[in-house]
Amino acid sequence: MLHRRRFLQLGSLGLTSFSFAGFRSAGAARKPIVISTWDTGIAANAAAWQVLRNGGRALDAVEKGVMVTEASQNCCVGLGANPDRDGFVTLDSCIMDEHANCGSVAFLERIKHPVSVARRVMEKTPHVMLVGSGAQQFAVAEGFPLEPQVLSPEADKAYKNWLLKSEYKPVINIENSKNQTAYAPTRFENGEWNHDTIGMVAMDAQGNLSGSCTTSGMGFKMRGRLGDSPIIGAGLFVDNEVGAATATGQGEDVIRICGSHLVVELMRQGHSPENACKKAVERIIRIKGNKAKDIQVGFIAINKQGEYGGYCIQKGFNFAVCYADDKNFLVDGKYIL
Ligand code: SD4
Repeated sequence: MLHRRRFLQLGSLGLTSFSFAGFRSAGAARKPIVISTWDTGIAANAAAWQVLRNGGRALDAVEKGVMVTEASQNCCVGLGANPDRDGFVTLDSCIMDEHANCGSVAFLERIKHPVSVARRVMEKTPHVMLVGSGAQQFAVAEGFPLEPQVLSPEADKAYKNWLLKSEYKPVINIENSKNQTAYAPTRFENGEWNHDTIGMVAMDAQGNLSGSCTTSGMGFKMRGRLGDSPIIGAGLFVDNEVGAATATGQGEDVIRICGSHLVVELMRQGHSPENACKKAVERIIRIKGNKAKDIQVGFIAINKQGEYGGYCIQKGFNFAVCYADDKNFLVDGKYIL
């Protein structure tokens, strides 16, 4: 490992953190740029890009971007998602801007766009986080419509199927075990896997960073369970001096290492986005030991230079990268196991 002192010495010799082996980034420097988790990130990036290409703020881009996924019927992120084990869809989301302003909602029911409620928490209250009925009450007071409490036809089917065994065995987003039946946090529809979460980080033309993360959490989770996604520092972290990171996968294990904050701090020490994500994944694997093979966690990150990268525990994770009208593409996450 390259120690910070050595890194600073190299810096004083005029070598930047990105000019030597091990610290070189996988993604070349771009600005503006937006990246987001999973294949659903392509449509989300396209919406975010409309903001960025017109000189808009990264904060607006990351809100507009993930709203597409929250509204999609073919995705497990919003109200169409799998319910908890009592049959209710509960949503978690957070957002963070270049001034370290942040807002979050969790255990929110019947609201279509939790990310926008999180932004209102950030902008209109002295707080960072609102949960449950209080978050819903705030949303309604802010003019967000209360949607009907019904499951989408796909979620209803998946829930009834899950109820047959009601087996509580959280395994999240392990794409290469498509035959898993006991506990299916993602749905297999039209030949595509859907995901419970989208995390997005962006840098605008002014060089400012922001991020958002929004999820229905683990399908068939215990009522009241929260993962990493609404937790600043775990599911999302932005430091406008350094970079921004977001996470997906088994939230409990992201929380354990303050995952997104860790990735940003590793970038602060000079690691490229990809290497910082890799080191965070390695830390989870170290903690989990043998059990790491049973879970998936993926991180993605951008730094202040507009370089990007991602890493995950095991094969199957991908993320979407967009930095031009005709450059919005999927990258397979490198993996360790
Ligand atoms: C959670 N991290 O609630 C989320 C789940 C996820 O794709 O990322 N699903 O733990």
